[in-house]
Amino acid sequence: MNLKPIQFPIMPGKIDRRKFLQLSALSAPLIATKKSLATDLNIPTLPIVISTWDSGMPVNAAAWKILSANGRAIDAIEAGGRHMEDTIDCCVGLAGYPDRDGMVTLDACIMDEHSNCGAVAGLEQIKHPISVARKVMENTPHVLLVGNGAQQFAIENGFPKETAKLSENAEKAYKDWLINSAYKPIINIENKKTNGPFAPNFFPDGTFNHDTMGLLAIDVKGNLSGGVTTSGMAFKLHGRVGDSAGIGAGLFVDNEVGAATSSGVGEEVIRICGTHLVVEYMRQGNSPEMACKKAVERIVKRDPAKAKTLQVGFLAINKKGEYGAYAIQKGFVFSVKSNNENKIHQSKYLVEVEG
Ligand code: SD4
Repeated sequence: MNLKPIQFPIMPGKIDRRKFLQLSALSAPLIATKKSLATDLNIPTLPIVISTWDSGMPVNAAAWKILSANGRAIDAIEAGGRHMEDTIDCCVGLAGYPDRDGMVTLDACIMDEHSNCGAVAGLEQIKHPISVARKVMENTPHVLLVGNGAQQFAIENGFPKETAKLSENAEKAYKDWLINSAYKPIINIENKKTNGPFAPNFFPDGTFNHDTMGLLAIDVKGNLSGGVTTSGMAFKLHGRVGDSAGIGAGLFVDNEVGAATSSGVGEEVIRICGTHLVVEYMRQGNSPEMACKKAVERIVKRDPAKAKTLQVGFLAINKKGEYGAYAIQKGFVFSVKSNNENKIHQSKYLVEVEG
């Protein structure tokens, strides 16, 4: 059958009844096949939630409960973040690995469709930093609270102060690290000369020292939100804050364009204002994957040799619900949940490292 392209009237009010009936007849099959087309061609549907790493699958499921009930993206983000913070994991929540001095210090941020944002950094003994970040966003004129002040604010807002005891996994990892790094907490003259040791880019088993949870969602109304929660790089200097508490670094949301989040060595992300950059690349018309790739290229170009020793991954989604990721090295994965899919994707990467 030879169908002529449909010319939609510029002024719908002026269409006559005969033309309207012709158009209706032609569009009926299109409407009927919309669902299958979306599934077959992987055309994005809303709502959708995407998150960093394979641990993002249960995080997405927690967020999906809200999104699929026509809830707001910002509520889905908080629910996903809280789910992860309840989990025993190396890199998120109070069960995460501690800093160099044995303290778990948490960073988180959250941002909604109106560019409202809130963040906490270096937060100790509070279970749900993502929710504290949301309270900063909603109940204060500020964006970021740190350390004792963040903890005081959390307690004032009804968050219980938890024990400082490390989880079993974290304690073991920390003790092993103390032996291998030869670091003695508090006083160690030798280490004082150089301020080291610093957070290693890799754990002894060769895996990257990170697994931060970054989460982006679009709700049925088409509104975007995002959140990040982490215990940061394991064995970092006490007081060190990475990208995950930084709006424009670990997370950026622009409801007109899209949103991005990051995982990996936060200092490299901060240096290029990574997620803000990714969103700006999308604003210029790049796909989410291309936008992430260009941001990764910025990091690699600055110091190609150093880039081989570390990992950064960006994850992005645009206003239409198209998503993509890019990393410096192999190994970055992300999880997607929508009506079309529920799965883990491998990210493409820029640098091949031997061995
Ligand atoms: C940081 N970006 O503190 C975080 C670490 C991380 O996956 O785990 N990212 O720098």
